[in-house]
Amino acid sequence: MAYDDLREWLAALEKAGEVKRISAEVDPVLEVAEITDRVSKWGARNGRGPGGPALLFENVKGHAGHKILINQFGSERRMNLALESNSLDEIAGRIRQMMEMKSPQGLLEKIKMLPKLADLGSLFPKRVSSGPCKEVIRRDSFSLLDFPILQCWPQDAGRFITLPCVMTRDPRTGKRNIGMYRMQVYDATSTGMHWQRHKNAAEHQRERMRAAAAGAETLGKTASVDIMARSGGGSIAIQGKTVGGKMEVAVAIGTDPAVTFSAIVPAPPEIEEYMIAGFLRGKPVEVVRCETVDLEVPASAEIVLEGTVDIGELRTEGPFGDHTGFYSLEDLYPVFHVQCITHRKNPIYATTIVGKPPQEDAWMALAVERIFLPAAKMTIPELVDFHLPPEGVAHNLMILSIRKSYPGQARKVMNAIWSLGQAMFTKCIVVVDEDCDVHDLREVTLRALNNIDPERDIQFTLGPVDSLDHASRLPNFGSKMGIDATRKWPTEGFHRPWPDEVEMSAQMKEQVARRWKEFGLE
Ligand SMILES: Cc1cc2nc3c(=O)[nH]c(=O)nc-3n(C[C@H](O)[C@H](O)[C@H](O)COP(=O)(O)O)c2cc1C
Ligand SMILES: [Mn+2]
Repeated sequence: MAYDDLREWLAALEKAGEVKRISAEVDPVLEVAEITDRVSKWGARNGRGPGGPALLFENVKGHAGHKILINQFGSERRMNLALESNSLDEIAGRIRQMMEMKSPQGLLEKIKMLPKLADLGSLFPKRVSSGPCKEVIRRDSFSLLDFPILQCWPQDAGRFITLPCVMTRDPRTGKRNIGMYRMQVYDATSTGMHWQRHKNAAEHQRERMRAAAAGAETLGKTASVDIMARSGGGSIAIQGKTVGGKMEVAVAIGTDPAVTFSAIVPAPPEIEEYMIAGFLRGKPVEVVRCETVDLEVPASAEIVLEGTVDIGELRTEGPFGDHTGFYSLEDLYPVFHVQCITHRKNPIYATTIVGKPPQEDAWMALAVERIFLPAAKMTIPELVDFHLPPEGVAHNLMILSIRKSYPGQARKVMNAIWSLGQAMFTKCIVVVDEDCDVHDLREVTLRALNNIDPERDIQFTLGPVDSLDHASRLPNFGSKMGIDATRKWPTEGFHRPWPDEVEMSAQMKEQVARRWKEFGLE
């Protein structure tokens, strides 16, 4: 029973007692962010707390008639509700089953396969002729400033759209991508487009740049292009030739939770997010053609922005208080020119804030972590479990437990992570043996620090780093480190005896448990 739109999802949140309506007037500049930050951190202990409720602000200063929904994913319970599962591991289980699918042997196996085939049937989005997102169509007179877009932090460069599903098309394959990339509002009709250079939409842009410059002699051959390479005046030049041309972009704001979530999933470019959303919700996503661009958007989206990015244009974006807990500073990014807005009547503006963890995105990241485990195990078979604590802000810290079978294996696993999609950004990897619970940070700290001789067990490497890393030697390029905290073997040159961990005998634990009341300690 998938949610067909944001409103069905909101109704489910109300029914579950997971949303609080706020009728007092609030200012979209800083005030909504301060309220939401406090609520996100309710009960936060050891990183993630239970997280406070989702918030529906019904009375936004300067935006009569507009509502803001925020913190919709901000707890483990809501993340499960959003993806309609009892636990995130249950979803991981469904994915594992699908990946393990082999040709069935007997009738019973064939019957068992039916639900999995149904899962596959729901993958492909369904084209419909119209939908609620077309209730109001505005081509000539519209303004982004009408929407209750937040300024989140004092040093932010302005208002930012923070929960947009940005759709682009790969010019080579025609495949659609959805990515969540924040958008700084410059004026009534233009915004920044913060797709970092490693992301799929940036590659779509680069493909167009290569094509635009293809006539220019050597480019077709080398085609090494950095879309945000500075070249005086904010324009982009490839081998001295300024490139131009438009790239169509559509942005959906306020979609059903599976679509919104799919936009942050670090899936390989071959997989369309619409298929991920369809799989998660067990029902195809209904999509409708845009009015002015050759793209499709979820038919039930609250707000759709249509327009273009000029592939040769860059503009200063930021600063923006980011999910690292620091501001991401000014930098040059592409510009989105809006040419048409369609929306539902009385649209609900869905948004989020990022800042010091834990906040809403910590729960989205937890879901990504759980859901990706089966896929990561396909590439790294010795992987038992992994965890990215919220304070590691996704790219700074990953803890992995492995079943070690040969010398040097922890380092092999580090290298695998550093070459696995967006996990390439991981600044610090900690590898422990399989009997260590990676979610128990106390246990990890104890093991990781006891088990290493730092000079011997730390592996450094160089490569791409997250665009948000403000400490790396260069933007987007720097060093990373892996800590091999597994037990060291003689075959790894360790010839000292390795001690056992301190633990009481099972017999004595049982005896004390049995007699516990006698001691009057509780
Ligand atoms: C709330 C939120 C905001 C995000 N903002 C950005 C952003 O501004 N730029 C960016 O490149 N990635 C951002 N991300 C991460 C991307 O959405 C994520 O890397 C996603 O996998 C990108 O999609 P793609 O792989 O199709 O490019 C954000 C994620 C979340 C949860
Ligand atoms: Mn993608």
